[in-house]
Amino acid sequence: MTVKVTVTGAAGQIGYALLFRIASGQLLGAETPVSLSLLEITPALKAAEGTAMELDDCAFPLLQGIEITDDPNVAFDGTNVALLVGARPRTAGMERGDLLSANGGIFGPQGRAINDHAADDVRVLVVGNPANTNALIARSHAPDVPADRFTAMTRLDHNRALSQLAAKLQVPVTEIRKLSIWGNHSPTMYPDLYHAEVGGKIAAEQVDGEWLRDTFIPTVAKRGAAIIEARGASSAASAANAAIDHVHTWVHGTPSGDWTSAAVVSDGSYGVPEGLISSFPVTSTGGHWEIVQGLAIDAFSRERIDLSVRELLDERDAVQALGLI
Ligand code: NAX
Repeated sequence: MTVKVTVTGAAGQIGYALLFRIASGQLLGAETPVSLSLLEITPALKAAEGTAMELDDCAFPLLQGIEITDDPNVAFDGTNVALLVGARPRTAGMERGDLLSANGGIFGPQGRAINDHAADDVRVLVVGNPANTNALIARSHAPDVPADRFTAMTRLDHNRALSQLAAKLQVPVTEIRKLSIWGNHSPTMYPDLYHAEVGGKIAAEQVDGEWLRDTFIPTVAKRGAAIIEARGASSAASAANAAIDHVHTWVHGTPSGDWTSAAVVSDGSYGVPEGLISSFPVTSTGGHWEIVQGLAIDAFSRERIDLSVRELLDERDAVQALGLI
């Protein structure tokens, strides 16, 4: 059966890096035909049409159709996978309240459209920043969709942490297991090496504490800014890659003996207030995320997790005060 995948912000740079990989089968597998729905704002429809022409020119065997629209009700009609990439970026002089309001104006109606029109098995990944809070807004407008279908992306932070650790220990990334990103997708997120294993041994015990605190954590946290500085544009292909990884893992599962990171609706685990969309170590089985339970959290990790969760609470309170959720 053909799976409908909706990509918002389809004419943007992440959209451009993402669509071809979805159409080639990397999102859902080489056996699954896909149809694409490209949602854009009206002025960007022409650019989306250009991307669609290029998709046509690839003659992807799995690609069954492409729809381009500026109407969320059309874009999400019958959709099975919704990748919410388009968002309102922060511009000079913009206050946080303005940013949250502008994004509320995008993610509220999109959540409502998903609620009213998406397929029963819809899975939603929010990439557009502030991703966790945008996901919270979308979710609150979709009361008929099970809450656990709304997720936000911290897989790019996860992959960045994997790569930094592998380089430090001079091991292939495949040697690393059980890395976790906790909290918000923002510079406060916490990449946890106290449960990560390299060659079966705890990663934090194989690096010195100073490197972990003063190099590793800030490098992962500020990687987005470093990319902008070097490339003159924000992460695009790596963000698209992480979105592919997130959905692929969600659908196909995590390997046994390992987990990954995703921002999912908290059930209160690890003291993260219920209902917040926060990153956790997660496994995926049978198409459902589960938060890894029973991890001992040391004082250093506790402090870092609490800091990031406090930021999420502040964002939630702000969108609540603005009437966006
Ligand atoms: P671009 O500015 O290149 O593209 C965004 C696109 O979204 C534009 O084409 C715009 O027309 C469209 N858009 C805006 N409002 C829309 C709406 N209401 N409906 C449909 N489309 C709409 O940004 P890009 O580099 O592609 O980044 C997209 C988002 O990803 C940004 O919010 C960015 O901050 C976020 N990121 C999130 C990451 C994560 O790890 N969660 C990492 C990468 C990236 O920074």
